[in-house]
Amino acid sequence: MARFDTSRHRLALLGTAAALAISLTACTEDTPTADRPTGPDVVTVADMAYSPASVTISPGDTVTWFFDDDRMAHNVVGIDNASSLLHSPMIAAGQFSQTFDDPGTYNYFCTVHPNMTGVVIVR
Ligand SMILES: [Cu+2]
Repeated sequence: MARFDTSRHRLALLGTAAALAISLTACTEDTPTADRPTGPDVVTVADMAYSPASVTISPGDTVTWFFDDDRMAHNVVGIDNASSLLHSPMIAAGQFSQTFDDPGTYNYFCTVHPNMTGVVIVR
């Protein structure tokens, strides 16, 4: 009788452990991260860099920057001919899109990390 009770107790413990493991897994999966957009014109902003740093598109195409660098905020700010076109908010997570209508070379950088540079070539 006592033996039966012990095994029931062990089963209950196992059940609790399993439920805990499941809830931990669910919690990890529920972490609010935006879905990364897919496509050739997506630039990931992570690890202090734009990746890919250079994208080549056709006139009328849209480039989307996907910010995913933990809690490190970055932006996308155009240089010279791109300065009026590119000016994203400073964000750590989320995304920013810009359509490029005119052919040209559009250089940009992150204003708080000037080593972070990228270019959009439209042709
Ligand atoms: Cu930055």
